[in-house]
Amino acid sequence: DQDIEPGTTARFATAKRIIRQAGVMAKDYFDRYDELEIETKSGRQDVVSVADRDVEDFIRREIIASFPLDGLIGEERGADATETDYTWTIDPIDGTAVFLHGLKSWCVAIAILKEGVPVAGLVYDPCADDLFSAATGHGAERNGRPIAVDSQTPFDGGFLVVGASKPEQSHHIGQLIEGILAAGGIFMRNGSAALTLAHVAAGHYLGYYEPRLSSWDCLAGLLIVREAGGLADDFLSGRDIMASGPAFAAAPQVHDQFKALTLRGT
Ligand code: 2AM
Ligand code: CA
Ligand code: CA
Ligand code: CA
Repeated sequence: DQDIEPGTTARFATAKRIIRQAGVMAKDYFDRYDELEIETKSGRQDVVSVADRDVEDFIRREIIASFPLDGLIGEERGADATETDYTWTIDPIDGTAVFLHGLKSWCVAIAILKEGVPVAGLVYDPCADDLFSAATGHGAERNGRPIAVDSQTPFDGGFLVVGASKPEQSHHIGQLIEGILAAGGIFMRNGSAALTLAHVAAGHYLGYYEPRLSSWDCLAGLLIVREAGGLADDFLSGRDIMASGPAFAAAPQVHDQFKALTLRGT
């Protein structure tokens, strides 16, 4: 068991408060989702609304109030350089598309990095009032109670989640889904990378793969999976924190089989 640095402990505690407040703010918007104007970014399926921007602005203000020199990277407001060892990634609403269609599978996600390495992750689902959190070496929790991956159920007895959002991923994802079904597995998708990873950590899904995500989508959830006894690839693995890349996480007993299938059609 590793000791957490005092600086990390302080930030982790602050993050738990901030993410719950941010979740309440997001939920207030969600309760009138059908009144929000849907704006597009890179294409018709890449959507955003005032809710995403307001929630990110709130989170940024709250972090700055406590840790003014830390670096911040958020999906909607970009990156500010750090003048400390710490950087935070912020996804104010992960699952914006499902949020704007009135589905409840979205969340707020925050990761804390020290010298470029994730040391704490938080995923808050306001609709379920579930706060998933983990700090490196200290296990994963849901609302303060320890959680663990499902390390018993075999590949053909549980759910594998596959995400994708780009037309050019169709061949690769088609091959993967074919492989999952051919092996007797079941594929799922809820529209939020961060919430999916939290649900892998809590034992609801056996694994998750998505070919192209950003750090704010998945660093928090990957750390929570690892601390819950799952196997998660190192998303950054030496790359820049602004780079996108594949995210992969799995319960130990399905890791090799699921990993091999994700390499099909690439
Ligand atoms: P978002 O809701 O914060 O944008 C689901 O497949 C995951 O992909 C979510 O984490 C979602 O994050 C992200 N996502 C959804 N549509 C996307 C798009 N068009 N481009 C990039 N990422 C997207
Ligand atoms: Ca988005
Ligand atoms: Ca996201
Ligand atoms: Ca988002």
